[in-house]
Amino acid sequence: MADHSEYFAQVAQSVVECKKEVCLRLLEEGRDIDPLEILEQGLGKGIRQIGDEFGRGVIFLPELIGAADVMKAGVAVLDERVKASGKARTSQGKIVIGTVKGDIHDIGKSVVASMLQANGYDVVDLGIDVDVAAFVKAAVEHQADCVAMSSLLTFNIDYMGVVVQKLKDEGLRDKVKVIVGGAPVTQEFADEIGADAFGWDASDAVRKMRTLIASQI
Ligand code: B1M
Repeated sequence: MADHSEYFAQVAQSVVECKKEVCLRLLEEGRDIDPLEILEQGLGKGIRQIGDEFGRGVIFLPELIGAADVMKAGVAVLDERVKASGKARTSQGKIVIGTVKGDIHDIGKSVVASMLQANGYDVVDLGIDVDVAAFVKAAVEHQADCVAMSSLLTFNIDYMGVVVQKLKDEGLRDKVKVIVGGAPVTQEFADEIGADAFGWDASDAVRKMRTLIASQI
């Protein structure tokens, strides 16, 4: 197998240095490389470094925003490639997905949405800062098999429990599965709020979705 480590390091560096044009040129040059590997080992590595530096107070919000902008542009390019690689398909199920109210982190949720789509699911992406009413409305309107929620903020993940509770109150909980994910989310948390599954990353979300939807039928 070819060694792309130098290439991945350059992609990561383009995120860290907020160099969008360099990043997009590199992605163009890397057309033959698995887009998910570029995402994880290139873009993902860069944005994790930035997140770590932000957390330690080494860099500040403008740099975080700049790097996120490069990351988003890169994800959009790779997203097209992932979707194009999805097999011609019969729908595996309908998923309503969003980042929960109070949280505007978009990238991880969009990666999960793309991976689900590439694996044959019909995905309704509600975007970011999605409130409980919007999740419930979309689940009903689209007759969703599953509601998928993302959040990256430790102090905000409890909102996922609010959505689960509302689905119960509306008598929908036995009709729709719930999966949750995002960096601060754990299996224990998922159990605590009564979700059906926790996705560690996008691939894990697809794996768990297969099991969840198989158990619906
Ligand atoms: Co923010 N941010 N941010 N941020 N940001 C974090 C999350 C943080 C850890 C950074 C840090 O301090 N080290 C920190 C949270 C701390 C905490 O809660 N413990 C933080 C903070 C504090 C904030 C603000 C509050 C900063 C401020 O304003 N003072 C603010 C939030 C405002 C709000 O939401 N109300 C804020 C803002 C932003 C930007 C807008 C600048 C930008 C987001 C841009 C965008 O999304 N369009 C941003 C970014 C980029 C980050 C970091 C650096 C990177 C996030 C990311 O995109 N990762 C992040 C640090 C970090 O994560 N290390 C950070 C790449 C992405 C592919 O991974 O999102 O983890 P991730 O998704 C993964 C998995 O988690 C999983 O699969 C995905 C793919 O593998 N997954 C799921 C995600 N959702 C899933 C759902 C599933 C299953 C799996 O099933 C449904």
